[in-house]
Amino acid sequence: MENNLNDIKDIDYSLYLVTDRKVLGNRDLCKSIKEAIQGGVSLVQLREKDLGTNEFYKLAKKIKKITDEHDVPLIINDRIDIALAVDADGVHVGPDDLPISVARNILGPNKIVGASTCNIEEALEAQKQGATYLGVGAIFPTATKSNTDDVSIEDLACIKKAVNIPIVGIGGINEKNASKVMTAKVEGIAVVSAILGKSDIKNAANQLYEIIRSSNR
Ligand code: TZP
Ligand code: MG
Repeated sequence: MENNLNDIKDIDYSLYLVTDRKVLGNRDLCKSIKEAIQGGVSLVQLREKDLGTNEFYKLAKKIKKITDEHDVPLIINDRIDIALAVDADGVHVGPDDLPISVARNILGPNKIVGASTCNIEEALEAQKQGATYLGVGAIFPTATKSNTDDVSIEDLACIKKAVNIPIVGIGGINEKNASKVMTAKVEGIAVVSAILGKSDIKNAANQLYEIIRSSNR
């Protein structure tokens, strides 16, 4: 099935899977993404920091086929060129990447440009520059990314109130604390290890999916 995504306003941010092959050990990324989608993942970001351009491109092409088959949008971390090359649904950029406004100009109005922010000032600036959504964190300690800033649930709720674009919390979110994150009235949670680090990936995703569904969004 082709990805019928025709309006970036319709994206379901509720359970956002961010990839990291290191968390998977020797398990296959494509198979793991399929299982995660079967469990309820609504959006996938390919975030693989250690791949050269050609390898990243080939992997992105393979993942795009899977996300298209399941009608789930695909976001590429950092690399606007790769996002364009595989016709992904968008990119996710942080402070070390091309500016949000530049990403928006390159990709045009119909692609997703996600941005990492950790306070109200950055969030408002990202929104002004044309971000489609914000990833805000780290909400809890995480072993997946180093040098994160701390963002409390209270801060997350304040950022959510300050902007009018969707927000996902990220960083150390798992089945034990996901419902707390949802009290900030955000659109969803973004996770790596709480899905890809579990032995039963489909079940892990489904547990989080149920927690989000039963939260008062
Ligand atoms: N950005 C902020 S924290 C983080 C990223 C990419 C890593 C989240 O990984 P995990 O395993 O869900 O804590
Ligand atoms: Mg980046």
